[in-house]
Amino acid sequence: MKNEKMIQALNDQVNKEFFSAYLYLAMQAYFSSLNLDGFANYFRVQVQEERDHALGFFNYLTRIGGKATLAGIKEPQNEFSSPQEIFELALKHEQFITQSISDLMDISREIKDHKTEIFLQWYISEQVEEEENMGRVLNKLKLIKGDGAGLFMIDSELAQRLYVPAVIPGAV
Ligand code: OFO
Repeated sequence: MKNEKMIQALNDQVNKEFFSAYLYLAMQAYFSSLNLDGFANYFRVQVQEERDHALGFFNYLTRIGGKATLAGIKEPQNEFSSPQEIFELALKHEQFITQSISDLMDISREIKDHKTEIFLQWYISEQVEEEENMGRVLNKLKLIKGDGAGLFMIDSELAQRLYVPAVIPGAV
């Protein structure tokens, strides 16, 4: 049985995940413009992960017979004042996404949509990692207080991040 409230909320989440990719692409552009290639790599990987998250919701919607309706993606912030500001914004955005996915879980429980509840569990766990990752880099940036050598050390570390395609149960 299809529930229109659930279908609409899943559609909205597709949009939010693509917006996440768009926002992080703007952050990648900022770091590339400063030749901070490790930070740029970090966000390049993040963009790919967000695209996977969006397509996961899209594929799940299709599988349960709910047509995906693609809305416009709003313009992200494009100007930033510092790496620390970027990670503060990114962490805040991930907290917003965590709340959004928790709201989806509440709807699935309210309407006893157990299959969607199980599908959402991967995203709930993923959000722990998403907030943790952004928070860890943010804490390091706070520690170095704008020191150039410290910034380059973090940049080298973030250059190591690799993209691993997400395997989302229920979305393939
Ligand atoms: Fe960053 O987790 Fe999706 O949006």
